Amino acid sequence: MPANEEIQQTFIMLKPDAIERGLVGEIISRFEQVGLKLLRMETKKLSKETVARHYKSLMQKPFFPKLEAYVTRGAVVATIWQGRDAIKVARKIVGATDPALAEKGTIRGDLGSNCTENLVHASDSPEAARSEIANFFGKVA
Ligand code: IDP
Ligand code: MG
Repeated sequence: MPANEEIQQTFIMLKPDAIERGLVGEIISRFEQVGLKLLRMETKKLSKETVARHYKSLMQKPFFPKLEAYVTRGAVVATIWQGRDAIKVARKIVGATDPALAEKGTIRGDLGSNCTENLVHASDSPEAARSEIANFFGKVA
């Protein structure tokens, strides 16, 4: 197996707009269709502390208060997926941050509303996946 195709786990969070708009099934289905395997799934209302740890690199950005209000206004669906090259595969089907710039065929390109309300989070590195999984689920056996 090539080194860039190792079996990985990734953290995917369906943000409150996914639940509000009835898009949970559609979004979960897209990850299944690219061959990723669902390991855990839990609906949660996030605390400000969890959000601060999750988005700590963005806390100084001017849009952080809006982002915090968005991801805490309703429940999210926190999930862990496993598969070959899972982190890159998931980021590819999620698409660019701004739905207006995301390619058609991606989740954000097809369904996202705007630069804040873009439906999904996906880990961007193995280190991020490990810390995000620990932040949302604690130590996973
Ligand atoms: P990503 O989710 O594509 O990895 P990040 O830059 O890590 O994008 O930003 C995290 C989240 O913060 C985005 O998904 C989006 O919800 C929000 N966000 C990012 N950039 C902006 C912005 O310029 N304005 C408003 N919200 C933003
Ligand atoms: Mg990010």
